[in-house]
Amino acid sequence: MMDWDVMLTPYKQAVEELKIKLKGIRDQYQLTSKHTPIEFVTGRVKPVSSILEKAKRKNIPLNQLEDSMQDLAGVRVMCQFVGDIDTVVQLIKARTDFEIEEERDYIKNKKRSGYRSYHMILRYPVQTIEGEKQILVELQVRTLAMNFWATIEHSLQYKYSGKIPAEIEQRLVKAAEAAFQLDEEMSKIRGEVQEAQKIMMKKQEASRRK
Ligand code: 0O2
Repeated sequence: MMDWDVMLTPYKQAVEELKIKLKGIRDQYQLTSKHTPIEFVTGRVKPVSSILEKAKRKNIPLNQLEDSMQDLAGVRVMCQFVGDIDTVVQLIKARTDFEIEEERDYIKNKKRSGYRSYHMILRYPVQTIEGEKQILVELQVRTLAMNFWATIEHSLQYKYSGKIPAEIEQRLVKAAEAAFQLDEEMSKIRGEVQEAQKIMMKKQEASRRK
């Protein structure tokens, strides 16, 4: 018999530690009054019922879960703008407290469902009473719009037990496109506002010197 509590405790630890570290980045940006690339952070350990369902679907023997199921621990970072995702990825790559095992760019290569996000599999060391244990953690980085779409699509998948009717599926693909257009438009608006602010500042500076 698998003792899930014992097996999942280090995963819970890894999720909690990473949430604190990522929120720390956000707090540091907020102190500098620079735009923070991190809007908010969430995390979870996969519920046992989902682990069992995924293991069955992917033919993963239960004694190989820790190596074969890379999202037992999951942390999600939400950003305001698409450009912030790259900033977060660079910040993650610059860190020395874990290794990056794998990267999947579902923004450049969106999934057939329309899903977009940047995924990184981290190899994160957790200190346990038996010594150090390396834990795989799936880090998903996405915009608020990508998260809005993924959250609703995920709950529909659940509602339809993974068999969403074709017509709804197509509408969801379209809705994902609309969410991406919204992301692009918001980035453009932000760029134009920043540009206008720069011109205003220059004008004010020039009139002050007169
Ligand atoms: P949860 O905890 O319910 O979110 P697979 O899981 O088979 O799709 P794989 O190879 O395990 O694929 O990893 P992948 O696709 O890199 O990442 C899986 C996770 O990404 C999913 O976790 C979702 O969180 C998210 N994801 C991937 N594709 C989609 C999608 O089409 N729609 C939504 N809403 N989310 C997606 P789980 O397993 O669903 O677990």
